Amino acid sequence: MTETHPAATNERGFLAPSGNGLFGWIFSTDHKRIGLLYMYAILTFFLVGVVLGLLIRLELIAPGETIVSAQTYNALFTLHGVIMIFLFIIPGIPAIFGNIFLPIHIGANDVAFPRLNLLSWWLYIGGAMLALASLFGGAGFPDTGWTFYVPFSIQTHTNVTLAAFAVFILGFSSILTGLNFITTVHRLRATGVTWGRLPLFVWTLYSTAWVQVLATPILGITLALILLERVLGAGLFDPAKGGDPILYQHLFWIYSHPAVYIMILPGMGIISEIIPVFARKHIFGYWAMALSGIAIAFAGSLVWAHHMFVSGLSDTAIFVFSLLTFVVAIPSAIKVFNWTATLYKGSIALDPPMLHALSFILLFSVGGLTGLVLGAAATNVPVHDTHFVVGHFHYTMFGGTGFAFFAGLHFWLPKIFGRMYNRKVATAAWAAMLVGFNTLYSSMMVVGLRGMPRRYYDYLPQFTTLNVTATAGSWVLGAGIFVMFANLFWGSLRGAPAGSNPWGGRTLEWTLSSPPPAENFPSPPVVVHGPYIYPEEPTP
Ligand code: HEM
Ligand SMILES: [Cu+2]
Repeated sequence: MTETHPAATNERGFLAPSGNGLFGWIFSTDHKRIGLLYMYAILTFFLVGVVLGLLIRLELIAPGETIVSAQTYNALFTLHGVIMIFLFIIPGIPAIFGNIFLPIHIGANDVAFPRLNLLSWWLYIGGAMLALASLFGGAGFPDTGWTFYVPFSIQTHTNVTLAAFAVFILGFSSILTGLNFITTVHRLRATGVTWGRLPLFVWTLYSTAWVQVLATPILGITLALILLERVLGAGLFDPAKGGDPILYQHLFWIYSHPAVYIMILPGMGIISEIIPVFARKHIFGYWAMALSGIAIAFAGSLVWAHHMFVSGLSDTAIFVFSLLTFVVAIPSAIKVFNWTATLYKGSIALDPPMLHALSFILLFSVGGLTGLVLGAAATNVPVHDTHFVVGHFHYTMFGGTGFAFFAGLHFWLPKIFGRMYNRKVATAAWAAMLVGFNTLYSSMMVVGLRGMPRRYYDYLPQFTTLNVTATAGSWVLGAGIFVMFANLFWGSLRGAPAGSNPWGGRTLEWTLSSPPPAENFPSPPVVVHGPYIYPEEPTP
């Protein structure tokens, strides 16, 4: 520690200038600083992704070519998908809130491998830069969709090679974060932090970390094979050379379906932190919550071929994968029931974090239930590759994980920056987002049910009304997102002091000053009870 400005250092905690300017940030091994670095990078990509989404919707405001050509449209949805999946929703919650709060939640002063943590951030930035670079080579922007399906991805002259390599690098970032979190939870829990006293957010990050470590290498290998195909013409996926295009789909979804749970589990963890605080009640069914996360991670790894019901699978395979898909619904439903049971007879405060958390339950349930329509082989076939699917996955990923992420921002930014945003503006932005979101994606689901296929810049005239409604919804949603970020940004710089515990939370971060001190806990904490004990309530 240096001797300069002890008072200022205390007040600004880990945000206090370290004297090294920018280098004090981009080479810092402090888990909170790394979390913030991730936050600025990830939010920037998210906003770019939103703008691309709005452009896609603008093109679809009328049939025929409206603002972009067919080829540009293909590039738009590919970039939108790659950015949203690999740069926003997969890393988002673990890299930002996991990094900042996992060590604090278990009473540790940092993650197990701080330098590996910094390397993960650099790999993320490196991967993102390569993805940007892929815009400038070959015959232009990648146009395969975010799934890089063969044979098209091996044949197209657009710059798929660099884009696939970028995602390969991003995979390493994800693996290293997972490794770090697993070791941290096993090795660095403070005295008294038993497995039964872990906050549920930690449990979900822990389950997620195992999926990250076990499944991401498969994506790495799959993308490496695409590179082999493109660069050396290896022929693994090319029937003319004895290869099999369906093999690619299996390999891709063996990672990418579990990745759906990498996206959603940490979001569920945030909701499990927020609901008890704003209902002032102990979480209902702690162990069911903790173990259902593990069950989701496990069962979710066995269902990948439900993306391939129309690819010519055997009837037996279709039956098994359909059945397994329904099995995943059980632990997911346990979570929804337990949140609802926690709310029951609670003393509910509708502050901005809670509004987003409640929206999560609604939107994620819509996403989950429409997922069952897709998981049943019979109903899957007519809606396969339509806008129904696009509506469904936006409900789960955006309505689910996205809203959980926004809930987390409203819940924790006052802790991270020590300042409170304007709550009325936050509520107004939330209302606009909820209305815009449902207008947009429910219209997309309906138009999909009527047969409009996804990934086309054009459509039949009878789909016009629903598409206009969807595009109008996207403007309301976009405006809400913009106001939300402006308010959060303003609040983090200029907002009124938030105090150490604005919401009355009971997990360890609320015992620290806001912003938390650089070294977290001046002396190691000793924990004597679980995380959700409220004084107002008789102890269960
Ligand atoms: C204002 C926000 C957004 C708008 C207006 C929007 C709009 C759209 C539309 C219209 C499509 C379908 C394009 C087509 O199939 O022709 C699409 C695809 C997609 N969106 Fe979004 N979206 C938004 C936010 C998000 C978010 C937050 C995520 C992820 C968390 C996401 C992930 C995806 C993915 C993965 C695809 C599939 C791309 C592909 O087919 O390769 N979007 N989006
Ligand atoms: Cu899936």
